[in-house]
Amino acid sequence: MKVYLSLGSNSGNRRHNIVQACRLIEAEAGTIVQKSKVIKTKAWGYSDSDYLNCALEVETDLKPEQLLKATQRIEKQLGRSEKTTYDENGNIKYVSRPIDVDILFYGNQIIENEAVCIPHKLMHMREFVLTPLCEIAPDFIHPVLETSITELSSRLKNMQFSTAQ
Ligand code: PH2
Ligand code: MG
Ligand code: MG
Repeated sequence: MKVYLSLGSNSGNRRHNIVQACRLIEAEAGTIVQKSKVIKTKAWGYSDSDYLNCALEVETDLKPEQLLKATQRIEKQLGRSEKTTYDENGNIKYVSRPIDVDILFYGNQIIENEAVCIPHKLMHMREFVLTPLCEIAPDFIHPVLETSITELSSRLKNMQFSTAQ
């Protein structure tokens, strides 16, 4: 199955963390078919150190739940320890992390259960996801929004432009 992953790091040796994550993905999840450039981005949704982000296309034999377990194992191996926490309003509280590996797409399947939510719910709101993804999968159609990555990326840019006016 063709899957797309987003990698992010904003603590420790960020470039090294991304390289190591790619090694572990190849060892434990599947074959990396395409890798975008690594870009530096401002922390989105909270104030923190800048991130390095990139996107991968991976060919995997794992089922979605197994793939999620593999990505979580890889995050742990690279020193990620914190659990997701929420503030008093129930909003997710982001913290700095040596590596974050998110599953964006699992083929064009739509999977929502207690364990997995694919496509990633917020990806179309995040330039740090769409910009690298657009480089490796410009014509891929988001199975829920039924829109290409190129179109999602330009919509997001226009939205940011109009809210900045
Ligand atoms: N990940 C987050 C929250 N904010 N900002 C950037 N720039 N890059 C990320 O990967 C990122 C973020 C939650 O996973
Ligand atoms: Mg994330
Ligand atoms: Mg994550």
